[in-house]
Amino acid sequence: MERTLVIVKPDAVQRGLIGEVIARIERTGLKLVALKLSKIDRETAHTHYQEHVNKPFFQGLVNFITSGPVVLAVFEGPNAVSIVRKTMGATNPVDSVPGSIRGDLAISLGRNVIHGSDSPESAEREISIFFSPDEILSYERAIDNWILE
Ligand code: DAT
Ligand code: MG
Repeated sequence: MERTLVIVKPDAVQRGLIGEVIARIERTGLKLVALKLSKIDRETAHTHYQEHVNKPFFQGLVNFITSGPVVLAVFEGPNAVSIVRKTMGATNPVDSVPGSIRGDLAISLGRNVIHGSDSPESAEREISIFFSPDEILSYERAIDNWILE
């Protein structure tokens, strides 16, 4: 079953939006299989955002993601990566549609509330940065027959 990493970014934690962001993803039907409050150190931020290391915004991105507590979550389900990306909305809140997390809750590119993995391969890599295998739970939900066909 596909998994994806979600980070509720420091801006959203400061703004009291943890529950709002997690709830929006939860109610898609994806299963929450790991969750923790954490502070990302600079080395881990570099590893996580390695694809952006040569971008002009990289230092600002690392400064931001390490600036305060974040919530780290793993969601599981069919097409989990795409479902979360759709629920998040476009990277720049100027472009993210109303109804999406960024479209409704953000106005700045560098304060865009949420991270979600961009492919199943990225998700596996990113999840292994933040979670050990024993932190990812396997469990049944009685309602799954009403969510998964
Ligand atoms: P996403 O978070 O939608 O996967 P991304 O991986 O391209 O977007 O970039 C990671 C984060 O970096 C993004 O959430 C906000 C920031 N960012 C991206 N492009 C930027 C830019 N041109 N200027 C400033 N920050 C940017
Ligand atoms: Mg990305």
